[in-house]
Amino acid sequence: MKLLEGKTVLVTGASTGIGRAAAIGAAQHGANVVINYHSRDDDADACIAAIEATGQRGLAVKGDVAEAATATDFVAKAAAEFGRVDVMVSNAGICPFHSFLEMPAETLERTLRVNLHGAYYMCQAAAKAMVEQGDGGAIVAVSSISALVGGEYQTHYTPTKAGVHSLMQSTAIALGRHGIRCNSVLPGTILTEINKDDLADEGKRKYMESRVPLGRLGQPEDMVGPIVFLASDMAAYVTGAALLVDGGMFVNLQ
Ligand code: NAD
Ligand code: RM4
Repeated sequence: MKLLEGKTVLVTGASTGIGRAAAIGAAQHGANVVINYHSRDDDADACIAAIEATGQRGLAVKGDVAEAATATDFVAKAAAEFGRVDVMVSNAGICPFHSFLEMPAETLERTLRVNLHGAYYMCQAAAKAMVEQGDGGAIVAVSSISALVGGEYQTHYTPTKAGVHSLMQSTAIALGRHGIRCNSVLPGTILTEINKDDLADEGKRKYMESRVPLGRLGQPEDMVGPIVFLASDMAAYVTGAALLVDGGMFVNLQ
């Protein structure tokens, strides 16, 4: 069953990892997909090729989500190419692991700007287009298990993920009257570039694995079903919700 037939889906930070998987997954579910990416043209081209291999259409738009103008440009190009904007998956993010006491101000500020300001601008730009269209839409933000729990080397990052989670709660209220649903997914630990160096430490990786009741860390593809579901009409009465996708890591106290 195809859940996103005829829809235009926008995904930020989609040249790698969870965003890439979500973009290709949306195409497999019948959507035309517009991806935002930051710098790697080859990876963006490969993602578009994978989208087009499903028989759908794809478009890549380069831009830094930390800049408000990137969001308006992204949404305008998507609307110009495909006529409308149905779904925004706000996914782009960074997590430069760093100790708290030595955190450089630039690292803190860049993380806030990319992860939180970026999500805000993208969701706002998409919502404006959806309100103008007048027939609703869906926003799915990629928050994190880290919205709910801390990380010693993530003191700059976890507040942004809590912020994104909170953003979906408030926008769900602000946009409900327009039929626009806003939800977040909270991935646990998914093997991607964002944590490649961190998990290169065998001890840490084994520890993280041991915390997951399902017995393994996640793959980007594990995020596709939950994101597609929340983006689709199957979730027509779901808004302001947060879906943990973590193999059970969060609930595993003892
Ligand atoms: P990733 O590094 O593969 O993906 C992040 C993507 O964001 C990259 O493609 C990167 O180029 C893009 N990006 C970074 N800065 C950008 C900018 N300024 N403008 C545009 N794009 C930018 O890692 P991922 O794990 O797929 O991360 C995707 C999202 O998932 C992030 O928001 C991350 O916080 C979240 N997340 C990841 C995990 C995990 O364990 N991997 C867990 C919870 C949440
Ligand atoms: C997630 C979570 C993961 C970490 C990534 C970078 O939100 O904290 O454990 O690997 O971020």
